Amino acid sequence: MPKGSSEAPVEVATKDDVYTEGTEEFDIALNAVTAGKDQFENVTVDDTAVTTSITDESDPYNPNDPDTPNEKDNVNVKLVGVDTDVTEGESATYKVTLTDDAGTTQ
Ligand SMILES: [Ca+2]
Ligand SMILES: [Ca+2]
Ligand SMILES: [Ca+2]
Repeated sequence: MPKGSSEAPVEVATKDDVYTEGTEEFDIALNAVTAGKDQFENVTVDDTAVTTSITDESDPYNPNDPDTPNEKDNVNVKLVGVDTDVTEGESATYKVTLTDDAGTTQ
């Protein structure tokens, strides 16, 4: 916290994944003050947790912006030939790949 301030922002990034899930939750709490404690005559830490819910984008309703439907991340499923030039009696092989629209393997 900057000196002379009585509040400071704390931000926790959440991951935008491609999986269908239920609403996820996490708790965050303060548990100790380590630096700058000597600025105050006495410090008491309130360790009450704050719960945050993460709404999955598979739910079309966005509680933070009800007028805008959730964007759904796409996964591309593709069949790729591995060994497609075989002699009779051998096995031809293929693989199925999953990538997002940026081409990142999922
Ligand atoms: Ca997503
Ligand atoms: Ca998730
Ligand atoms: Ca998800």
